[in-house]
Amino acid sequence: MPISEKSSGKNNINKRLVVKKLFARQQHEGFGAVVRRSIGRFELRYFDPFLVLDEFSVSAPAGFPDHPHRGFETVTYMLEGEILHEDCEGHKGVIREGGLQWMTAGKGIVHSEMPSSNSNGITHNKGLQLWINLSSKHKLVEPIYQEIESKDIAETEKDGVRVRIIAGEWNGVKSKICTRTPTMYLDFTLSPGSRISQSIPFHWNAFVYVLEGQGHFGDSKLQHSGAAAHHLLLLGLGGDRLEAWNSSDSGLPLRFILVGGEPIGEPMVQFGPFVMNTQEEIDQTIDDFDNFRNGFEKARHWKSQAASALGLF
Ligand code: FJE
Ligand code: FE
Repeated sequence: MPISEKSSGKNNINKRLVVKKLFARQQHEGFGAVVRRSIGRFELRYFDPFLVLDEFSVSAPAGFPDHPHRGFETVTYMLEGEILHEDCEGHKGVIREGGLQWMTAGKGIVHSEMPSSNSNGITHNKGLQLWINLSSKHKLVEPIYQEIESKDIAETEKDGVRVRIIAGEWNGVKSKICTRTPTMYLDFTLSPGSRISQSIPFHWNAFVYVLEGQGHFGDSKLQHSGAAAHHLLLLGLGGDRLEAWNSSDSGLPLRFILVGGEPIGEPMVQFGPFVMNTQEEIDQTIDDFDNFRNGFEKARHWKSQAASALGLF
């Protein structure tokens, strides 16, 4: 490690501090769906390698009917209820509460993401969807799905801290998910009075998104920020550790995700659900999509059952 990155003799220097705090308001997306978008909105277009973070909520009849993706990954983590997905290659399934779908769209996918028709009585289907960019060498890979049910997500509990390991590893416990862009994704629940000191790779971009409760984040001795649900906290560079603690005075748990990723450091051009390196590649992608080529072949004669059932097409 170069001298300049070492601590200046004090033990506080290696902590990640909160450099930006954003409240994610509700906005309408898709067909009758509501999202709280934090990354990917005007004030925060791109936090390399992260393109979008949506906390979404859908109640049937609503959802995200047939749409394409190219050049990145979508990570859908269900918090409540369930989502049915179908794609033009015939891949279909339900992501249930606590479950995860890590989809590498690569060269192209057309799919729908809708509340499942047998979500009897479940009015709220809630989750998080994170879009992670792919480096130029992975943008046009064949699509890959990794799906994990809730019971198969690694989970540990110690000293009032529950961790679900979505991607990466924690205390020697590894997630099964294989990521193209090196990524850590941890879901923490801290009971009242408990705290963590979590390592984060030094050069990675990292953020916290609060789901429930009230917490403080940063450096307990030097500088820290309080945050409640629906707040995104961007962590600055210059440290390899985050401290967080439950600061609720009403005895409620604090739940948040901590996500970090290695920056790709390449030019990024986004046109809705297409994310490439140059405008020419975006123009090519629109042409491929319009003409059902180079990964979009099967979309020509495909409509999702979920959207057809609603008479959307
Ligand atoms: C999309 C508008 C959209 N956030 N969260 C435009 F709504 C979408 C889209 C989603 C989405 C889907 C789920 Cl399951 C959860 C989401 C946006 O599908 F892709 C574009 N281009
Ligand atoms: Fe999608």
